[in-house]
Amino acid sequence: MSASAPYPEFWVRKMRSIFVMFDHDLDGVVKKEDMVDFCESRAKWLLKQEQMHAYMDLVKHAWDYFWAGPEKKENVTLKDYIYNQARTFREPTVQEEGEKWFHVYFDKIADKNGDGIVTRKEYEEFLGLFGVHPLSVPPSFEALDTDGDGHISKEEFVNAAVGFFCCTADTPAKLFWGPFLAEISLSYRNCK
Ligand SMILES: [Ca+2]
Ligand SMILES: [Ca+2]
Repeated sequence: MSASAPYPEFWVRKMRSIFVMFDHDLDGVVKKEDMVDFCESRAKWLLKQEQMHAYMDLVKHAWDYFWAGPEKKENVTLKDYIYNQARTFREPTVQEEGEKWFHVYFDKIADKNGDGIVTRKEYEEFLGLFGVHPLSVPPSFEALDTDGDGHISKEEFVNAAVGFFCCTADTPAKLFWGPFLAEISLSYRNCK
């Protein structure tokens, strides 16, 4: 993809759906504290005490690396976010960084009891961290459990996560973060 080419529409919709998860007042800007405070307040309810430190490190790293980006933006607009996420097509290390991040995320957070698999309950709690209602979780769980054995392996988890951010086509990986918020994201169409 050349720098001047428009980003693929479906991929942009996916990025928008993440952005709106954190832009709670819908003003088109996400600040570090919007994201970090929201994650922390949810995590206090859903994570074990000993997971909190690792979780907040991951959240802050995600902010610095994937949101604020090399320019270390403090107020991230949708346009900034899309530009920073599109580094995944320009710089191979960005995709590797994402993969690494989700491996750690699986080990320390999503697989709560550390048995190497994510059960329905664990995945529900993982999506609960982002405000997804448990009733909305099953379609995502089915989409991620690609071999249909009733749980999500680390490979299935990381593949779906990477697919969400790096795949431009409409694949089941779009459900990684819960229901795909097509309607809400479409209302952001004109957002700069
Ligand atoms: Ca587990
Ligand atoms: Ca599976």
